[in-house]
Amino acid sequence: MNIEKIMQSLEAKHPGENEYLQAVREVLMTIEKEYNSHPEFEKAKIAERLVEPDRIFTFKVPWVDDRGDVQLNLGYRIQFNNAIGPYKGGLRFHPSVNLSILKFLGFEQIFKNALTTLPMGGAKGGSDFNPKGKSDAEVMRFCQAFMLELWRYIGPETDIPAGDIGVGGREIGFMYGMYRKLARENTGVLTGKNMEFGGSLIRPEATGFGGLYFVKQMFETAGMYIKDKTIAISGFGNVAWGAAIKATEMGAKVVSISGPDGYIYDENGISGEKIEYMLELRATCNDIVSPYAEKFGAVFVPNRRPWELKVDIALPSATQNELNEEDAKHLIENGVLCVGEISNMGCTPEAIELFLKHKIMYGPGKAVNAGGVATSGLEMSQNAMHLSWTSTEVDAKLHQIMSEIHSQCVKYGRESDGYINYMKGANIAGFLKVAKAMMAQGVL
Ligand code: 2IT
Repeated sequence: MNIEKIMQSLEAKHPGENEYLQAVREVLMTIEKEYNSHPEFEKAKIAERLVEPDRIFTFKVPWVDDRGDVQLNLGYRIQFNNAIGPYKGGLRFHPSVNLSILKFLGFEQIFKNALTTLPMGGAKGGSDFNPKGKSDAEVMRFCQAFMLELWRYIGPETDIPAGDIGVGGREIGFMYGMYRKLARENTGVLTGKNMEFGGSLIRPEATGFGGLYFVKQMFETAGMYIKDKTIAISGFGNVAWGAAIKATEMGAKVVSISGPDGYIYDENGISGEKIEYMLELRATCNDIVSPYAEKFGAVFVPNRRPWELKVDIALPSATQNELNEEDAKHLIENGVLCVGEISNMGCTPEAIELFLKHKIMYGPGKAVNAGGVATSGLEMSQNAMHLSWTSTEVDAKLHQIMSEIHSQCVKYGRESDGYINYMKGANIAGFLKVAKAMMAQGVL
């Protein structure tokens, strides 16, 4: 495989799509050796075929705000690869959304979904719509207008969207209602639904829970324990909430959460009602975390990121590239033991390089946060069977899946000195599954 040639050709075709190019380069670099030991992959141009999405839908989303003014947004769905199962992946509503971000997310989703052991291909979608400060009625009208276009391209056996940043239970409900009306079917085409109409127990917590199951295994594999360790989590959304619950349950101490306005430092630990308060904060739609400090008497550090804190574990749980080289240096100087990305591509390539160089336990998003989409897969199974599992059943399956993902990372990521390169392990394991499926099915 000639990585530079592939990258040059991609850059020429998609100039400026930096997040997408970053995600592709990382995967190609880490699978290169394995890839080259399979001449049949090279002959079938698996790498070249895998890095371009199968297709991209872009559509206009006009809607009317509460003042009666017409608003326009752009909507997207990227169907990246369905070699191992129907397209599956979230929808992100955020003003930063563009093709580069959705293509990086869709590309990552292919390998993440392959790692879950469930038959799901990779996809992603969303809009540059900003839910911040919008009323429920505005969000409803936007979601309905969005689905009026999207419904043609999705289906319970072809493409199953879900939530991501800016898309939670409320948005999924509105979109599901519109899909159901247009398609005249109740097949569970979206995951992350409320319990009353086909949702799965544990789905809201699953990304955070799965992340902590994975991090716990990383510690145990290294002969250490997560109990009593201090943790900084970035973000205060759904993912950070689930992570804080499980971390606290495991006996660790979460000392920081954060928002776009800065970070909270709570030396007493963020537990119990403080964790539940995160949901209240989120419901206000103002996207600021500072009210936590006033309510619970904690420290608020404006306009800074939590990675300057001395903690044992750092869990980026907000968005891509939220932990850079400078942050990595601070964490390493402060003796961090483990960095687990619960967000997608939370660390920059320079930060990852430093973690690997210093043999810090580093878990990449596509492994650490796979519990979310895995539980979406379990929601699809329940919908297809027209039944509902108990939370104990779903949680046990989630636990099992995270263990499987961890084992795959160890299998392909262990280096000669015993250090486990989880990034390499996750990329190779995910890639091999998809590549073998593509080989078996011919040139498509
Ligand atoms: O990034 C992700 O894996 C998600 N946003 C969840 C996707 C899903 O289909 O549940």
